[in-house]
Amino acid sequence: MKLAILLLLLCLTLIFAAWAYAQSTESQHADVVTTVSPLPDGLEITMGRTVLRITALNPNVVRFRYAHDGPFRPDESFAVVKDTGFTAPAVKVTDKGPEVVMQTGELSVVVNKSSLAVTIYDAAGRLILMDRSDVPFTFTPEGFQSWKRMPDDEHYYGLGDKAVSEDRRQHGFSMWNTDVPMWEESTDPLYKSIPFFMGVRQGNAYGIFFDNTFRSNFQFGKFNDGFYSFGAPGGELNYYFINGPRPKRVVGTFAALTGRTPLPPLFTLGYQQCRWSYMSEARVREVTSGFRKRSIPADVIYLDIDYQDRNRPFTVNRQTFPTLEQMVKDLGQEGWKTVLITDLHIAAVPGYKPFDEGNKAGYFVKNPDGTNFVGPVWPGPSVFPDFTRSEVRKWWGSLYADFVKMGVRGFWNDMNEPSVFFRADKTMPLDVVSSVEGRKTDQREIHNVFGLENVHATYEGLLALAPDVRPFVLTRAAYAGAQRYAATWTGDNQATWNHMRLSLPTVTGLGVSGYAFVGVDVGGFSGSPTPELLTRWTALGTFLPIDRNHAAKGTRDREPWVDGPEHEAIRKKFIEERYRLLPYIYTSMEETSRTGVPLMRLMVLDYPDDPRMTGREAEGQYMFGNNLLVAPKVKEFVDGYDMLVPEGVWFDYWTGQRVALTNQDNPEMKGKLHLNPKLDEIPVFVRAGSIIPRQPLVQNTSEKPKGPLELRVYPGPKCMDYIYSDDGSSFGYKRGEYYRAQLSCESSGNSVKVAIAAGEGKYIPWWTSYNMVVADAPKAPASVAVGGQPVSNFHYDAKSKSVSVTVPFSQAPNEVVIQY
Ligand code: MIG
Repeated sequence: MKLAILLLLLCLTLIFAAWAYAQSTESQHADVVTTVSPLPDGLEITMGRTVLRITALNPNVVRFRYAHDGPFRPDESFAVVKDTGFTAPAVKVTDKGPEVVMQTGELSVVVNKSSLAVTIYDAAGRLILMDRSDVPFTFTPEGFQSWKRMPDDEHYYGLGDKAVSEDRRQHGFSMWNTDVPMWEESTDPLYKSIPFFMGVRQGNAYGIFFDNTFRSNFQFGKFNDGFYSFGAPGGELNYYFINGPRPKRVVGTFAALTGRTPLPPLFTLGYQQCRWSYMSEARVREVTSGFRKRSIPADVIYLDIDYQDRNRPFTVNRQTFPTLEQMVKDLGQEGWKTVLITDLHIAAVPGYKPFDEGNKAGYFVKNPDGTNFVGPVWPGPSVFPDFTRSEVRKWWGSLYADFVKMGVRGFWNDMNEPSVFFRADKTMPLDVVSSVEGRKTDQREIHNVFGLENVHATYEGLLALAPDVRPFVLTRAAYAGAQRYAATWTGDNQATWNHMRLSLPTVTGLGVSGYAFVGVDVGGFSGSPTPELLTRWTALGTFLPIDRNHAAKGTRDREPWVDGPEHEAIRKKFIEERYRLLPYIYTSMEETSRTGVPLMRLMVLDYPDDPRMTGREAEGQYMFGNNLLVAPKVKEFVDGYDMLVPEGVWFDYWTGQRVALTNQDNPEMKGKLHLNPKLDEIPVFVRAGSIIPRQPLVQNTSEKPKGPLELRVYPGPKCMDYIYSDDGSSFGYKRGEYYRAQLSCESSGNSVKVAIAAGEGKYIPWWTSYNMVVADAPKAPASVAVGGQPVSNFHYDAKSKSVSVTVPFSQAPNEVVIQY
């Protein structure tokens, strides 16, 4: 009898479980709309057990949130900033029977009432995005997924530094920050999670930011080419749709939503030298003086983990670095900035100050039973601060006080995925507890933001210690928004040609994803580069946002001079070029800090109307700022390669000559240029219609350049640039202490006019005159006038076909007119 009852109960339980499971997946079949309720900034629509809330943040930004089987989650985001600068439009909601339509002024969002499928149109009625109509989304006990139609000719960019083609189509990805030494092409996931991508179709672009910190996934037709999808095993189905239609507006709007890259200190744009590790003060001094002795410019020297006592963060090994304070000071006098690594793992040993303090205050993440989670990393058994608590962040920031006082100018936060040794999952268990301002949750939600909150703490800590100094923090792990606090690099790449090639899709991918201040280990981290590879990579480094040479333990030396005089001379030439080009690079970064458009970028951002730029053919080239196109040699065994030449006239950056396209009757070569750069060359081209500022050579950025600021003028259409300068390290620029002047040029018939507008801001730049070099001179000028006065001190160079003239600096507008 008892057994029968038990069996009956068991059967009932099974039936109930099956029923519950069926209910949870049923949403896509349900067809009852219970309510449509307008909200001040959008609408809410309830179908069965699913509620979809759609709100407009800006006419081109619409947010979608889904609650299934319960209320919405608390509206928190680690990524989205408060001051987006958006203005919510007055939306218009119209109930049209089978559909409900929300208009933002720029977009129409149409929701099908029987499926909740969403379709988005622009004001002109052009279809932009469409949910899969039969199954727009699925909710199962394992998680949820949103499904979108994938047009044949749509291409996808972003998701951070995924190591595949720039176009992410046909690939699938996971977002789970992972320490992957020796990652390879297509290794996934990597160190960062930036769940944002841009779709581009026929020159029109939109973006989707899936603001979910769980282990999300993105499928761009890896398994199906009719639909793409994204989803996660937890958290909320919550995403922002961003309209372009220009790709730059998508990228800029995403940066506004999650915070733009702040203007970095000038020295960080100089050459940076690193290695794991320079093992002693003597070795550091040998390397730094090696640069000065050979007059190879450089600004930054890094100390990797071995400067520490037993790998314990915030300590110093006094055997090998007995006078670190003096060393930092001396190096400072020689124009060096010292950057120290300070990982987030704290050795779990009583008597070690960071452990004692944090332990006493209960600052470390916990096991479910309330004890500290302890995992082995470099210092041995370690604990991990709970950076999601502001109190903990504040404490962490205070740990930098001694180093800051010493004059250390930057900090490197590595291993912050967080990496934990000797575990299959390479990180802490999922049930380790974090406490987001008191709300207890676990690593399913927090893992991907651990690095973000780590650098949040470091950045704000540095600001608190030195409020008028722009912090420099370098992070390995990130989530969307980490660009507000730290620069990043692509982790442990390898000393191979293919990894040099991967510098392009990884850095441009980060650029699309809000991350503009980025580098790769020049030379490759693991393994030892051949001399040629290191030379080519050094040339490429000149045209990367961060130019940082780094090497793993056990690999050969990597400083520019290690391969004999021929290679040294070439490397030196390119590092020098970096310094000459700093006014352009700094001005471009300043623009990035205001617009969110990255310095190093996909061709499609500048040339969306050229269909070739969304194809894989465009992947070996990129724009560096508004005016330079770089097409490095990134494949070893090739007899040259072809570059796509965008519309208009282009100049060779190195010679100043117009680029002549040859072989144009060969249809294969139409609009292309064949390149086969020698060891000492990297192809760089300038758009006609640009003005490139360059400065006299310095050995580091604390040296004031001597001589005029060069303005290289390449006449052509849309010639409108500007030059920016400030003190390079404080926040004075926010108080008006900067200099900005608009530059423009105009050519008509046989004359060229170049204008320098009145300077803006209170800062007096270092230059007192300009050396203006105007390219594309058909012949020696008949006359040159500066500020309306004819001058005779101009020079015509027949070989480079350029005219140069000295122009005094003035706060007032000035102009130069050349008559041929
Ligand atoms: O487990 O600090 O990616 O740049 O040199 C390796 C030593 C730890 C990994 C970083 C690398 C750094 C290295 N770190």
